[in-house]
Amino acid sequence: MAATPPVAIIMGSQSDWATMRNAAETLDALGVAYEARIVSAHRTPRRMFDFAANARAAGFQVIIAGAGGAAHLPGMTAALTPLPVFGVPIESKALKGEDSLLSIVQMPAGIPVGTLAIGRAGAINAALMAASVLALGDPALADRLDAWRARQAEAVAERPSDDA
Ligand code: RP5
Repeated sequence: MAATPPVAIIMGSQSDWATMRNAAETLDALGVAYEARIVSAHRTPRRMFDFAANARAAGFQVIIAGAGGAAHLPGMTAALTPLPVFGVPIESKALKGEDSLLSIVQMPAGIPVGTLAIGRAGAINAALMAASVLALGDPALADRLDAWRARQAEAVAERPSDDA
């Protein structure tokens, strides 16, 4: 059986993948292994419970959880596991993700969710946060993170272009 990767990317729906794949692609670029799963707090609550309650024993180290609307998945997952959970608010159609953001960010003291920005930026930054946590104990990954940032800086032009 394949070893459990350090990162789990979970999301409430297939429709979240368009956003959450940005987290996956960022982890790919950093050479961090992950598993992506659909785990809905509302439609598949038993799947959510089983995943979150067993995540640490399964070998995961960090969880990235994306959800939209009444976005309970990150908070419920955090309630069931001591692993760090980073929440990504999905941009919902009706309220542009403000509902998702407020559902995820206002956790009661004692059960933290590290909440990122709405949408693509949040998904990318959740992956970077996950990698930063893992890099604390992985110098090679810390080097890859440094290189990723250096490439990002090099890609920023000094002056704006009319053609860009
Ligand atoms: C949430 O409901 C999901 O995280 C998703 O963002 C939202 C809408 O889901 P679908 O109706 O597109 O499956 O649980």
